[in-house]
Amino acid sequence: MNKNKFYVTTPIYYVNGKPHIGTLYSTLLADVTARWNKIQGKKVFFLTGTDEHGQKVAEKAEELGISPQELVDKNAPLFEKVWKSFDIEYDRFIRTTEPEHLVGVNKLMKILIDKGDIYKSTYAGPYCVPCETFVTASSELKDDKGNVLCPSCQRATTEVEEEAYFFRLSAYADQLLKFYKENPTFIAPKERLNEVISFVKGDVRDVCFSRKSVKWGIPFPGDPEHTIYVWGDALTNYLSGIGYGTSEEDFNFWWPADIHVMAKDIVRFHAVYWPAMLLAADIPLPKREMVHGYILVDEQKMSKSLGNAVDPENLRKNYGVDQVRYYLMRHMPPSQDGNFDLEQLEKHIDADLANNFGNLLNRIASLALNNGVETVNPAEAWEPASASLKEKCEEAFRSYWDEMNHYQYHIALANLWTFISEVNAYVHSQEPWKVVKQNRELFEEIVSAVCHSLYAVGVLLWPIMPRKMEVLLSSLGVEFDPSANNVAEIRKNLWNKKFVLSRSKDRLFPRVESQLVEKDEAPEKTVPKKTTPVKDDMITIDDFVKVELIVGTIMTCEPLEGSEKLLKMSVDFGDLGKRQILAGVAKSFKSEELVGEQGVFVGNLPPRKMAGTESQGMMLFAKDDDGKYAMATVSAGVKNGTRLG
Ligand code: ME8
Repeated sequence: MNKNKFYVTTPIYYVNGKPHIGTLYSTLLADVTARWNKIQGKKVFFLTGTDEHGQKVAEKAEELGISPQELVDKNAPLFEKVWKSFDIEYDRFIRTTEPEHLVGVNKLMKILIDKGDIYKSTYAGPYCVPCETFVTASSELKDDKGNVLCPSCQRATTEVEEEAYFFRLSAYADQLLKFYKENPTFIAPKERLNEVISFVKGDVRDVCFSRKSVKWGIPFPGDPEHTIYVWGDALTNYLSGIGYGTSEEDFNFWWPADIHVMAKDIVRFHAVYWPAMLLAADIPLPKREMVHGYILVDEQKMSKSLGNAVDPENLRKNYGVDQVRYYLMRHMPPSQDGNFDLEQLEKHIDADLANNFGNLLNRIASLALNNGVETVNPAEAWEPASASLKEKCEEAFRSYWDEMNHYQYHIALANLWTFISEVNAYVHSQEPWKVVKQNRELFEEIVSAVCHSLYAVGVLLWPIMPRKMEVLLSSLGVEFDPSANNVAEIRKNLWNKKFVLSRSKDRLFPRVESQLVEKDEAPEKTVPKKTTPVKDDMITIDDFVKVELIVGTIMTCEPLEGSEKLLKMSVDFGDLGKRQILAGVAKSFKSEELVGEQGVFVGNLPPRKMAGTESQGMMLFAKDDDGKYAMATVSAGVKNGTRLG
C-alpha cells in the first residue's frame, strides 16, 4: 500500500555539549529532506532529539557537581531552542529519559531476550567514553604510554572488566550481507556501504549490550543491577519516537524510516548493529541511510580542546537564518568533509543571494510597479525568447527534482543557480525598461515570464530557505501552502498564473555587513573645538556635520521633459519618506540604469526649481576629466534613510 508518507530522522545528540555547526548541518539536511517531501504532498514525520543516558553524560554531571537528570534537563532545551531559531520544523523532539521511550526500549529488549539473542558473559577490554564504544582488540592503536586509543576519535580508552549482557550480532552477519547485496542504495554514498560490508565480512563479534558499572541508564529488563548500553537505548528512539510500544497504529503507519541522517562517525551503529537488532525482532529495516562527512573548521575537526566549535546562534545573528541554511546546503557537499569558512559564507551571500537572485526580484518588481503594472497576467502566446525561458524553467525543474531525490542538494542548488543566471540574462537581453515605452504588451509579458520563473524558484527553494521564499512568494501575491503539492504544479510548468506584485520594504537579501574586519571602537561623540584654528580652504567638523548625507534607493527615473541634461527621480529614503530629486547626469546614464540603485544624497538643502521642476535634494556623483559621472554609493546595501558620517 502506498501510504504517501515520509519518515526522516537525525541522530539524537549527546547532551553533554551544546549544538554546533556540525549537529546543525545534520539537522538541516533532515529538515530540507522533510520539507522537500512535504511540498510533494506527502505526509511527513521528522524526528530529532537528545541522547541523555550513559557514562559520558554521567561523568559530565559529576564534573559539574549536579545530578545527571539536572544536566540533561538543562541542556536538552538548548538544542530545541537552536533548532527552532533555524526554522527546523521537526514533528517530535524525543528525549531518551522520557517514559514513552523507556516503554519502547523495554519492549524491543524483551523481544531480543525471549528470542535467545541476548546472553550473559563478561566483557574485558578497552572502552571509549567520548564515543560510548567498546573497542575491539582487532582495531587496537596505542599511544606512547601504551594506552589503547579509540580507532574513531583517537583518544585514550579506559580498561573495563565487568559482567555484561551480549547481543548475538555475529548470528546476523550473513543476513546483513544478503540485505546489503539486495539493497545497494541502502547507504548513500555507496563508498560507505563498501566499508560496512568489509566490516561485516571481517571478524564480527557479539556486542556488549549492558553496563554494570554505569548507573545512569535504563535498567536492564529482569536484571536491574545492569543498565542498557547507551547505544542499544539510543537507536531504539527511531521506533519509540513514532509510537513503538505506546501507539501501534502510529508506529505501523510511519515505520519503516525512509531515511536516517548521520555523519560517518556513527555509520557502524546504524548500518550494522541497528539492522541486526531489527532483523532479530522481525521489524522491517529502514530504507536508506544518508551518511555525510564532517564539517571542518580551519581544515580540522571541531573539538572542545581546540575551542574551534562554531556557534550557530552567532551565525544566525550575524548573517541571517536562511543565508546560513543556504550556504551549508549549497557549499558543504554531503559526500565529503567540508571546510566551514566565514569568508566564503560572506562571499556567497553577496554573490549568489544578494546580487544574482535578490536583485532580480527587486529590479523586476520596482520596474513593473513604477510603470503601473501591479497585476501580472500570463501571456496568451509567449514570444520566442520567453518561450525559450519557459523551456529552461522546465529543464531546471527536471534536474532539480532528480538531484534532490538523490539527496544531492548541493548539485540541485548549483543547477538552479544556472537557471537564475539565465533569467537575469533574459531580462538583460529583453531590456524591459526600453520596451515599456514602446510595447506595453511585450513589457507585461517580460514581467510575467520573470514572475513565473521566480515563482518556480521560490517554491523549489522553500525547503532550503523557507522564510525568505515565503517573502518572495508573497511579494508575487502568492500565499504559500506547503501541503498543496506545489511541486506537481511546478512540474507541469504551465505558466498560466496570475501574480499581484507588491513592493517590499526591505531587500530580500541585503549585502553582508562583514564580520571579518575588526570594527573600530565606536567613535566618541565629537565635541567641536571652537578654538581650533582653521585654514581658509578648510571647514570645521561643525561645518561638516551640518550636511545631512543620506542613503536612498532610486525607485523611478526618467529624462525631465524639456531638458537634455536632467533626470527626474523618485527616491525612497525609508522612514524619511520619498522625494523627487533632479540630477544633471542624463549624458552619462540611461535613466533605467539608475532604477533600483542605492545612492548618496544631500538631504537638508532647501528645495529648488530646475527647468521649472522642483528638486528636493541633491544626488552625489564623481565627475572625471572627460565629464563622465559615476554614482556615489555605499559598498554594502543599507537601510534607506541611513545617514553617512
Ligand atoms: O553520536 N560535522 O551523538 P553526537 C558534521 N548520541 N556532523 C557532525 C559533526 C561535524 N563536525 N559533529 C557532529 C552521537 N555531527 C549519538 C547518536 S543516534 C541513535 C545516537 C553530527 O552528539 C553528525 O550527525 O556525538 C554525527 O553523526 C552526530 O552529530 C554525532 O552526534
